Amino acid sequence: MRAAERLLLAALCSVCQALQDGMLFPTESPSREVKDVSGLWIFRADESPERSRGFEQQWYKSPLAETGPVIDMPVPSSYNDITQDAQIRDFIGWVWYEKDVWVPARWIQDRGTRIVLRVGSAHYYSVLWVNGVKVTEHVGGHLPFEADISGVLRQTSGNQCRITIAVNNTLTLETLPPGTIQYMTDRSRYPAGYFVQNTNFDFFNYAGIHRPVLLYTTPKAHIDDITVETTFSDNIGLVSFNVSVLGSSKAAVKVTLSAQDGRCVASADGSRGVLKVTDVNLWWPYLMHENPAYLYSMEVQATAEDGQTDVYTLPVGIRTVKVTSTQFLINNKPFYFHGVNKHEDADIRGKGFDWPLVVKDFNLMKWMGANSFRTSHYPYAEEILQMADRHGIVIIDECPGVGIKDIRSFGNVSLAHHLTFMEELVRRDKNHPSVVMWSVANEPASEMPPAGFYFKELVSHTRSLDSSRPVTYITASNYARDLGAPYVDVICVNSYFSWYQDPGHTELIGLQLNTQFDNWYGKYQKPIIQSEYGADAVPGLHSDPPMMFTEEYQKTVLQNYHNVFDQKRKEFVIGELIWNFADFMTSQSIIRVVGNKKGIFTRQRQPKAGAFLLRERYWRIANETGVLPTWARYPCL
Ligand code: BDP
Repeated sequence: MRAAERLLLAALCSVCQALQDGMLFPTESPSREVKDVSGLWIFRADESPERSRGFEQQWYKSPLAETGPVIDMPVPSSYNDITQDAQIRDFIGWVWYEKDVWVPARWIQDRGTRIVLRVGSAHYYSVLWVNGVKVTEHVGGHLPFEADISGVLRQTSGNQCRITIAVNNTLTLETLPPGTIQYMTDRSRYPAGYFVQNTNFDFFNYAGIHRPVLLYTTPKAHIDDITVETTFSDNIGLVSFNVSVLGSSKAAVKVTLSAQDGRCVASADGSRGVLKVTDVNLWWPYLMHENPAYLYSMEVQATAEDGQTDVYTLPVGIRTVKVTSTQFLINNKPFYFHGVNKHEDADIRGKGFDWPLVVKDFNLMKWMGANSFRTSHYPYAEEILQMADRHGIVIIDECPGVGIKDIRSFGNVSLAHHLTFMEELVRRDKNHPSVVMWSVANEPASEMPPAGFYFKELVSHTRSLDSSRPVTYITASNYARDLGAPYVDVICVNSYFSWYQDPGHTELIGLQLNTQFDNWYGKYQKPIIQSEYGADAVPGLHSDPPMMFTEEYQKTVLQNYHNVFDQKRKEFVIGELIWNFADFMTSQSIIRVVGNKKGIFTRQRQPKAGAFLLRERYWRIANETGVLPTWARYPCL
């Protein structure tokens, strides 16, 4: 880390933390309570030149309002678009959040209760204090972190609990995504101390507390983690499970699997084992089966020596995933990805989790007949994965390895952090049936010599964490120069013919796309997903013949790509994911008109002409390849 970043990150002692224990999504049960402490928090950006005043003056020691002016800040939300202040929108460095909450007296009084504070995600570095006592810190946005705060609460008086969270969005060469801070030294153009954050990715670096903040309880001896892997043979489903319990070495574990009608279909004693389910209902993707997304419910009970029982219920979908040289198989049947790339992005809230938006997006995906999406370019909220499990939408789960373009970001420190990130991601998402593949990066400079070693390590480490799913990264490199492709299971290629290459020349798409596919397949004999393609369309701009930035041009680009997909999907192309589901915010530049306009929906989720084109196509493909229930048939086909 260079001096510039060190200044902005002052007071953060350790950058790479050891992996914590399990990371089960907090749910209520007879032994567990959850209290959501999201809502209105107070907020203060540390505008001191080195952003270090908050730490020097120990803003966590007393109520934040006593340290200086504070404003209201909703949680979850990015802070950037909440005020009218451009300085807050573009702020780089530490911001401080605080909320006073009441903790139920019984939680404090019952010494057998463990009280945990959990943040769904905060971007990028976070430090947490409870009643002025530091309880944890975390590196990386997009993933949850938590701290056992029972001790602190019992030592500090009363049931009131002051939660302080400092969050810093500074990106360095070793963060994911990487970035650099550049101090401008030409005094004729910039004032003293002027700096900017440079990044190589195409979305706004929204910051703040992006997902809910929860308090939850477990008994002292508690279920820390559960890992399930599933397979089947004929009509027998097999669910292997591994339960880890903390706080007791002799807890008796009992596992019960129930069908959707509540019937118990299998049970076992012990922390590891295999459950056998006769007449299994497999988990099928949306539009691939008349009864998609079937979920069993696995209840785990752990009873400690003192008689206390912890109960946790996990939804379980039984399915398999396999890759051949030309196919992607779900439950041994060929699966074709007809889906979208998304962003967590919306007006006002930025990357803040928002249920209305999540449900609207699932409704739109199902409306257009999409069966899949990629979590470009970072892990999405767990609630979104749960929706995908319940609706049968298949996910390529991506880590924020986006914009790795500088050779210095391929060093050992970066790799170590990337490996740790994959561990945290797999630990969080391993049990979701919707997740069918890991993507470790998007468009890295995979032609740079260190990329070969880097991706070999990264892919093989990810496979060692989870042998049940394929691993990929997304390339935009030329097939002959890509050094990481030998290690992936599926080739995922992004290309923007007639946009960034040969702008305006849609007549070249057919030739160039055919060449792209034949070259990649010829070299690697691995199935290929067109993981991005598209064109910007400013809603309401029209021209015929089509011109760039009009809705007609976006449609024409799509149609030309589709012609080639239709030939190649008979061979080795196993999917197509449009860039992008919806328009999204980027940093300001001369190639962006208030953000990226490659959405087929606007940022407000209204369809452009391209959305109707894709809708017809996806339903047509689903009709050919899937088993559509009558209720799902697209009326105009
Ligand atoms: C791709 C990137 C994506 C961009 C897109 C674009 O993967 O993040 O938003 O280009 O430029 O290369 O629209």
